Amino acid sequence: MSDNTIKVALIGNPNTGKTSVFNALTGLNQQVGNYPGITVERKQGNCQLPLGFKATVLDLPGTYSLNASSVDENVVIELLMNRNDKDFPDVVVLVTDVENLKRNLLLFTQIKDLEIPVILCINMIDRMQLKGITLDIPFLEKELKTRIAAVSTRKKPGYCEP
Ligand SMILES: Nc1nc2c(ncn2[C@@H]2O[C@H](COP(=O)(O)OP(=O)(O)O)[C@@H](O)[C@H]2O)c(=O)[nH]1
Ligand SMILES: [Mg+2]
Repeated sequence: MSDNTIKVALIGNPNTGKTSVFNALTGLNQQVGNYPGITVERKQGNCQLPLGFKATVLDLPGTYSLNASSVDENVVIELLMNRNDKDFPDVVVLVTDVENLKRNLLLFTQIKDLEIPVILCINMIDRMQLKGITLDIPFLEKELKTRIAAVSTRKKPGYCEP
């Protein structure tokens, strides 16, 4: 962390809502480009936090695991394996959709094994009722030894638990 700015990386399986979370956090405060030499899109943005803190937020391509099997996954792996990378995150926000929580926990565990601080963002909680899903957040926080934000980027106010 430097200058009261923390580096946040959004990581998760494809279609869990990483870009939606990124847009909600950074608004129009975004720079979009490409990773050198490949066509994978690189999105970075800024976000004001309470108490004078700021965050730079990196929206990473979708990945199922840290076992490289695609160009997208390689981008994520190269970043997380290199603590000298200027974008190496102070904290990873693992974005999962509520329906595929179990599948996303593989990635969560792999990132935890690298001893990188990681919190869980369970997105799409607007779909819980329809799908008959219930969540015991305090239990999950205890089991996974992390903090959890259960959110919906689609139905914003009132769905975001602290
Ligand atoms: N129902 C619901 N759909 C969502 C939510 N957030 C994102 N989506 C949808 O999920 C799809 C994937 O979202 P996106 O942000 O592109 O996911 P990414 O691939 O992880 O970056 C899109 O169709 C979004 O509109 C949410 O909170 N609720
Ligand atoms: Mg995306």
